[in-house]
Amino acid sequence: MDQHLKRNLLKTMVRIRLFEEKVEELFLSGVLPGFVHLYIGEEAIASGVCSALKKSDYITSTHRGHGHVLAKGARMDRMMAELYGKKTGYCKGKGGSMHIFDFNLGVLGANGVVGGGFPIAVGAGLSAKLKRTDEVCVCFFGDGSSNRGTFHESLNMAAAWNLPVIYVCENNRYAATTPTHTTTSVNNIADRATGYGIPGVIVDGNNVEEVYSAAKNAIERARNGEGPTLIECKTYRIKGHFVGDPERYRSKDEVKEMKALDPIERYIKGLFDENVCTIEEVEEIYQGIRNEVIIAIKFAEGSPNPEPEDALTDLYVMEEGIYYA
Ligand SMILES: Cc1ncc(C[n+]2csc(CCOP(=O)(O)OP(=O)(O)O)c2C)c(N)n1
Ligand SMILES: [Mg+2]
Repeated sequence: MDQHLKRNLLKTMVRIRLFEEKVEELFLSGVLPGFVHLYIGEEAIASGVCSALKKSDYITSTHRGHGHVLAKGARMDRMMAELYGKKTGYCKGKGGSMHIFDFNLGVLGANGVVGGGFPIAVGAGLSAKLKRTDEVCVCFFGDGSSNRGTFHESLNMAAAWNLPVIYVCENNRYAATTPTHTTTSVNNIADRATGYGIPGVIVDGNNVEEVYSAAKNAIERARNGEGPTLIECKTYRIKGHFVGDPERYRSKDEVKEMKALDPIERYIKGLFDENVCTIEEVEEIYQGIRNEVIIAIKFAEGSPNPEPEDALTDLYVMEEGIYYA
């Protein structure tokens, strides 16, 4: 792997981490409205996978979507503005954290509906196949959502029609407050691939290079018309399910133990050992991104709120005078 790519993998992870650390602070201090799920601890997955994609490829995301969207190239200032509820945000301030999208970047949307990305990913894969482009779609999803019907329907159809979809499971051991093993029929989500006749791969989701390599292989297969792959990334969510979660379902010791596997700290150590980066270069990366975060906040704070009449735009109108969201 070339050194430029290694540095970019680090940069992407740090970009997600620093954005979210600031979002957490702003949310806890009452500046941000809405509801926020943090991706802290899972950054290696979005960074590894999206670094193996082209701009024209698609992703579907989840309620924990900041990392996916940033890694696919979203603008931090428009994301921050969306979280502030401002008109310059990705959804004109009307969607919030769980609905960020950018069709120009192939980001088909974060999604407040758990398991909501599965059918969309099949649609994106089918459109690429019918249009005979070599685009692929990555469907990010959590361990909990793999127990929804949409998961099974989606894998079956993508496999039956040999669609270019890569399923990336972020197994962070919990679905909200529920430990995964108490509600899941298999030890590994990747085992479910067998039921659909597609490859199932397990990777250390806190090792960005391992994630990148697995994603690259699966993406190549999909581009070559060889159909879908299910990649299960074993990881851990360091923060609560949502900002403000009292976290009564897990011990502080468990969190401490898992924090030692922090994907960013581990990667930086590895880069030092391989002489890819110096401490100064890493500090430069952090400083550049801290500046990006400050600029994003200034942009958001200086942006206007949506107008009251904007509440009735961007809706599907089915009958005159009746609006459906
Ligand atoms: C259809 C649906 N059911 C329930 C919820 C409430 N809910 C939000 S997140 C979540 C847990 C999802 O767990 P997982 O898929 O493992 O993702 P993680 O939060 O761990 O990233 C639940 C049950 C929802 N948003 N949508
Ligand atoms: Mg989970």
